[in-house]
Amino acid sequence: MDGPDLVELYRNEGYAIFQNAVRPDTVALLRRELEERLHRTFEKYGFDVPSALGTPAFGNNTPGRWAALVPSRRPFLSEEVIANPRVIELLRGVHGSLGSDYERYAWSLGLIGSDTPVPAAPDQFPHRDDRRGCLATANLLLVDVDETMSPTEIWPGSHLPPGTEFHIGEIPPDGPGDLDRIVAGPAKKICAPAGTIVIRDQRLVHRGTAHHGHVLRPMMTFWYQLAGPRDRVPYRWATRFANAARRVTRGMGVRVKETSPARAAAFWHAHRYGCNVIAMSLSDRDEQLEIPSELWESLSDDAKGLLRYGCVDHEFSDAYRRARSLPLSVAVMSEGVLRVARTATAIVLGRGVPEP
Ligand SMILES: O=C(O)CCC(=O)C(=O)O
Repeated sequence: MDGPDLVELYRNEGYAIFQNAVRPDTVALLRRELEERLHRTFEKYGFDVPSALGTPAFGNNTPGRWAALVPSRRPFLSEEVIANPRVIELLRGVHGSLGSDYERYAWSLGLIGSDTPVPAAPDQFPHRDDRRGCLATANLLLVDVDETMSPTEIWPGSHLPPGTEFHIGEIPPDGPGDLDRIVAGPAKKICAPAGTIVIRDQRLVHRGTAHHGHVLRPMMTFWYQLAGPRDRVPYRWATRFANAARRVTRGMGVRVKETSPARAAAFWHAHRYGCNVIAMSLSDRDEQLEIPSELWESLSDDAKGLLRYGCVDHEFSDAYRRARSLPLSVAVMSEGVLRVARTATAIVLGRGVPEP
């Protein structure tokens, strides 16, 4: 399928798949480095690895699933990974198809992370990542994924209400029974070899499926966002506060009894909060993950454009300075206080899983 057909598929069905998008040696290196990092995380939280693998309740996303950002260095931030030519071509095509109202918009890369279910992880609930259509999630498979290896399942065409023309505005909330109706329709499990990139509209209904395999299923995750001149980001002091609140919430999870649902809930709160703040910031490359200048200098203009809201060697970017907003910063901090308070209350009262 060529460029224009892929843009049509993406607009109509909400996804596109690129096999052999990344070289096998890069994929092997990414897999090795990511798995080493995950094993260190399991150790940090006190899960001895064999039992963590057999205990799917542990996850910092949904049960048995680990979401983790990756450091600002190669191989994670290499060109073919973050600014893959086939992904860029599709994103440009989608942007171009929106017409002149979006001339002053450009794609940014908000999150550079990973999603890894452990063996025995159960099915996720079908969900949309976001209701706004300016966002796309790309996943790079780091292992061959067949039916047993927790393939992501999607419901093609579910990114828009029936009969709606493609647009990047927000879709209305799902009414009672809407998701059930979608899920009763035709689904597609994405089984594909390592090195494949799957890109989908964040409104598309999807889920990670149960993991019946015996090894981790690591995949890289990227959020691309079409950001315009009116988009705003929180001040860095607010994201620093958010990172601290996220650590406190996760720490509360670590301290509660292993089998307690409050533990999973605390991890989930920390994860959701982190995701919300990254989405608002248009970049996860803040002081904690800032990009070293030698790496920055080696990147192409496409990659620099995607990372324009990120921090390079302590330097705030012009895009970030122009976009920062006080009300958004206050909103970020209030959300942090609320999530920490809710998690603490639920743990103290032993009430189990607090509202996400
Ligand atoms: O791991 C997967 O296959 C999908 C994960 C996912 O959809 C999520 O965590 O939001």
